[in-house]
Amino acid sequence: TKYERTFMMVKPDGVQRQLTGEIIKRMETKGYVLVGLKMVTPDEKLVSQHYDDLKARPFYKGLVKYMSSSGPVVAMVFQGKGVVDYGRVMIGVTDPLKSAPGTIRGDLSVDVGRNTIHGSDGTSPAQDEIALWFKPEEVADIKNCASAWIYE
Ligand code: YYY
Ligand code: MG
Repeated sequence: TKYERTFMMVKPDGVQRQLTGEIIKRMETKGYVLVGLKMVTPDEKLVSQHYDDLKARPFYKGLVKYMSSSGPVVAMVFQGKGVVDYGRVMIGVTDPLKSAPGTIRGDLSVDVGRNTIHGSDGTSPAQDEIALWFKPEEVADIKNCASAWIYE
């Protein structure tokens, strides 16, 4: 449905490189609606929970350390038809050097540990991540006026 939602996050490198506006612009001009937005400096507990599914991976410790000790991130909720899967297409694959040009990571990043943006990998993780980062009242109930011109 057009009210499908995903969680995205500009990582510390993206915030420092002032790519937040560029990233929001790409999602908005596609037709997706920003319904949640905040700058957060996540602690180790929040980052560990967010990346819980990766805790057996060799890069997990460094990932948690980087994400929780590098300053703020920008947490976002986007809404629209296919936003979870197509949002991942717009982001590109995990390794920016394997991401196609035209994708966020393909255009804006080089190293895997500085790949600029997170996006939920599936509708169930999206719901969990939105609930982890946002209180229900922090996600807006927006019925965008342009939707009649985006959806047939
Ligand atoms: O969903 P995505 O961000 O594309 O990749 P994940 O496999 O969920 O890994 C999360 C995060 O971990 C990735 O964005 C960068 C980091 N990472 C890493 O530093 N080294 C790897 N070999 C794989 C992932
Ligand atoms: Mg992932």
